[in-house]
Amino acid sequence: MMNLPASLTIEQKDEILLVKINRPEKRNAINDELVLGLETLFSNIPKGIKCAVISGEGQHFSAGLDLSELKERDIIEGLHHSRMWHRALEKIQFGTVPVVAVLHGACVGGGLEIASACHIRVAEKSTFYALPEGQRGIFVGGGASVRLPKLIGMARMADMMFTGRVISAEEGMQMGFSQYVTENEGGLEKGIELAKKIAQNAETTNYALMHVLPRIVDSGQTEGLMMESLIATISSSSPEAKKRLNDFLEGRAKKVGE
Ligand code: 1HE
Repeated sequence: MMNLPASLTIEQKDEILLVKINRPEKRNAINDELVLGLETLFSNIPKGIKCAVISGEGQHFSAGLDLSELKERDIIEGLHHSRMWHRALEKIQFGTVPVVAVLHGACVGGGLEIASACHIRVAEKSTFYALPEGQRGIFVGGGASVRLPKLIGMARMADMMFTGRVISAEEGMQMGFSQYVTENEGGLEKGIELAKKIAQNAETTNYALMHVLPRIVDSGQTEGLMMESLIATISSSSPEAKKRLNDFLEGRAKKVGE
């Protein structure tokens, strides 16, 4: 069994792994132990798991970096700390299974950065987003400047940091941050419903969406189109794809929307 801190709990539900940030007394503030726990967990997703759902215990998804640990770090320690966050969040984004984030309450600072590294975001109505780094005199260090502009645009991220703007769940969805908004208490059910759908996909499709699509988006048109042709051909030549195409042609597969 993996060695995870008590503040990071997991529960296996068939092919879905339910991951919980479990430090509600500190509003799920992320200390180094938790960052390392995320790295360990997403580097060692148990065999048989096809999708993970991450949420937060208590009233909030996460209050971000544990500010009590932000002691006097010298420059090199600061760099190592930020790079530790990068390593851990890379394991979420480019790990072995898609990750659905279920958000509620505060999703701020480093909490927003963790959510940004996931593949789909479901926000309960109580969710609010902020980047208090601007007000605390620091800067994001967990990858937000790379991931967040791709989701909501650079100007919106800059506004959040320049002005301390707090974004509501509804606004967050309009901006493209979350893909779903649910009633309060309804997020986990929705997240699990999505995870079950994701788990039914061919593995090559999920792999392409996790590992190839973001590289295509980061590259120029020529390279992007070539990567698309390559992964399209690899996917469609898998036995699983052939079976699924046949099932449709022979009337055994669901139609779109069914
Ligand atoms: C914390 C933290 C924290 C709460 N680090 N201890 N993040 C922030 O700047 C957000 C700071 N937190 C807040 O604004 C509020 O706590 C919340 C809006 C999230 C929640 O409010 P509330 O009223 O539910 O809780 P609270 O009473 O403020 O906090 C409860 C306890 O959690 C309290 O400790 P206690 O010992 O007095 O009970 C708080 O001190 C503690 N707590 N948030 C440490 N963040 C990779 S770089 C990323 C850089 C960042 O993420 S910067 C943004 C940091």
